[in-house]
Amino acid sequence: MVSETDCLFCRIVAKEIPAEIVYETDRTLAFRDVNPQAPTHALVIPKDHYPDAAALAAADHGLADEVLRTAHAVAEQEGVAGSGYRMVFNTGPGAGQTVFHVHAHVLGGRGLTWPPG
Ligand code: DGP
Repeated sequence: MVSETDCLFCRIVAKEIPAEIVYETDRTLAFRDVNPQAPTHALVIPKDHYPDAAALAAADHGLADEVLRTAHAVAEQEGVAGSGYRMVFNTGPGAGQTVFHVHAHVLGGRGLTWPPG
């Protein structure tokens, strides 16, 4: 397991910080966002630490694929896959990334406008 001691999401993986887990695979974890922006708002992460989506994609295609599959499975489980949902990887501070362990936001359950803010 690739882990960083100071990483908030690594600490959630290690169960050192509680989170409402909604879905889990051997290599990915999904849990509810602490500050939800939609009726469904989950975060999907690889259990291994990669700082952002670019680093994950460069390092492990299979794991990147598993994160996408887990995100879709969460949308299906939450009942928003049919009506449409949004999967967002904020990548870099300029895009609003605040936690530097790659995560997909899975948002659904309300109308989502475009462009995002
Ligand atoms: P981003 O801005 O894309 O890096 O998104 C980080 C998200 O992480 C943000 O929507 C809030 C969420 N978050 C921050 N701290 C915690 C936490 O301790 N628990 C949970 N469940 N979510 C958190």
